[in-house]
This record gives sequence, structure tokens and C-alpha cells, in this order.
Amino acid sequence: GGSNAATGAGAGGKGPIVMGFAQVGAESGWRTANTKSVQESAKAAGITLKFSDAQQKQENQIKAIRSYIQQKVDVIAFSPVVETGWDTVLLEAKRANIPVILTDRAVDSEDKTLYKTFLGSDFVAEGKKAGEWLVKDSQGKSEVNVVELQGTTGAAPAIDRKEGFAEAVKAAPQIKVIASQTGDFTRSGGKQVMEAFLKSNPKIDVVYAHNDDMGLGAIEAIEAAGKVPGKDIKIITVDAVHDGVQALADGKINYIVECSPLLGDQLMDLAKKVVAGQSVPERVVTQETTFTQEQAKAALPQRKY
Ligand code: GYE
Repeated sequence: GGSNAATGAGAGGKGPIVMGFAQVGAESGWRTANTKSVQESAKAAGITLKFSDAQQKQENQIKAIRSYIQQKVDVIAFSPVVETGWDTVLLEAKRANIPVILTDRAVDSEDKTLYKTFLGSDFVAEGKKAGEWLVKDSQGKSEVNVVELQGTTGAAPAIDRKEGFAEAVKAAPQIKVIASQTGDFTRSGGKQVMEAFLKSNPKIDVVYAHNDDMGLGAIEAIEAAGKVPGKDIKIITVDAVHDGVQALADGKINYIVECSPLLGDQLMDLAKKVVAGQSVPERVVTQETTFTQEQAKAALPQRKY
């Protein structure tokens, strides 16, 4: 309170820390769980949260960040919808002495002083785990045709999950990615692209979807085409949100690589340190696992999101 209240904790005032958070959107179950985690953790940590939803548009995120700079928040956190094109606005934040934390997704800026830390998953490792499962599952088969549903074009998880998977399946030459297209991380996008894939490719053995939502959309398209998801066409996804784990337990998905959206508590800890001028590691990687159909059945009752 007092006369310093408006300038916030970062400027030496006694008020609570004010965080501006520029979210990607509400495109997936993962994102909804991530937003909830950030909001709940801010509350629990006594941090005042200013929240904006960019509806998956970079220009909206840039506008939100500029408005947080204008409002002189103590710290800005954001999950960049795409990797490129952030240097200008991040330099504006730096000049205004407002620390920036990347959560969930990375930027490709050369200048690492534009942000304090990056909290989130190792997406290349996730893609590799997906590919490694398929390599094992493809042993003894002569031909395995894969179609890939990519995440948002230019987004770190789309680029990295593609790369990690491609690297892993090199070990099995019978595995071929015969088509690969973006479904924008949404259920409707996954469904539409899968419908087109099914029309133009007579023999599809496997769907590799960069998230559960697109995999769930693909299930609808496969069923509508009179085929059995999980049997006629196997499905591998990333995330392990509740609906995905349910479909895995039901036998419609074959394997899920976990990506945790519960970043809120770690984000608030990092924010407090950064605002207090303490040093933080430049990279904080989330711990995650993988799920088979059997493991999904066991995990489902405790799955919180
Ligand atoms: O996998 C997907 C979401 O950036 C890790 O974004 C996140 C991804 C997540 O839309 O479901």
C-alpha cells in the first residue's frame, strides 16, 4: 500500500507482485489446464495476475505485452505462439526494466538477455519418445505408413516434436511419413486434415498427432470412414490430458507421451526470484512420463486435468 502501491514491488513498492501473462489462446485441453494452473498458482502465491488470451495470433500477443509494459507490471510471462519475431517487443520490455519469463514455448532470439529463463518441456525429447515406441511396435513389419498432424506452424512444440520423431524413426526404414500437415493443435483441425489424408492415401497404418486434441479429431474422421481407431489405424499423441488418456484407456489411442501443463507453481517461484533480483537457471525443464493403454487405465482415476 502507501504511495508506492501503483509502482508495484519491482519498483521498490510494498504492493503484491504484478504479473502480465500473455497466453496463446484456448486451442486445446492442454492450454485450458495450463491457464487454470497459472491462475490458481498466482492466487496461491499472492501474485496479482493480468491475463490475456491471444486467440493464437502473434499480433495479439505483442499488443498484450506492450500494454503490460505500459502498465509497468513487475514481470511479464508469456507462451510464444510461434518461435520467431519477438526481438523488438522483448527489447522494449528490457529497456523498461521489466523481466520476461518464457513459459511452455521458446523463442528463437539470438540475444539470450531478452528473457530471464525458459520454463517448459523438452519437445524434441517428446517427439523422440513417440518415435521410439513406433520403432518397437514396427518390428517385423515390412511397411508402416505414417501420417503426421502437426501443431501450429512455426510453434516450438510443432517444430521440435516433428524433429524428434523423424530422428527416432530413422532406426526403422520401413516407417515412412507419407503425409504431414498442420491441424493447428485443435480437435477440428485434426479432424479436417485427417479426413483429407484418408481420402488421398489408401494405406495409412499410423497417425502421429502433435497433441491429444488433434488425435481425438482424427479418431472422429477415422470412425466416420468406417475404420477402427487404435486397430486399423494406430494413433500416437502428445500431452496426456484427460480426454486423451480416456481414449487411450478405451483402446482408440495406442500411446501418449506426456507433456505437463501444470507450470503455474514453478512459474510463480521463478517470478518472485526474478523480481527480487535473484539469479535463476536459464532453462527449467518439466519432468514427464509416457502412457501405454494399460498404464492409462491405471492412471485415469487420478488424472486431474
Ligand atoms: O502440447 C498443445 C497446446 O505448447 C506444449 O500447445 C504446448 C502445446 C500442447 O496447444 O496441446
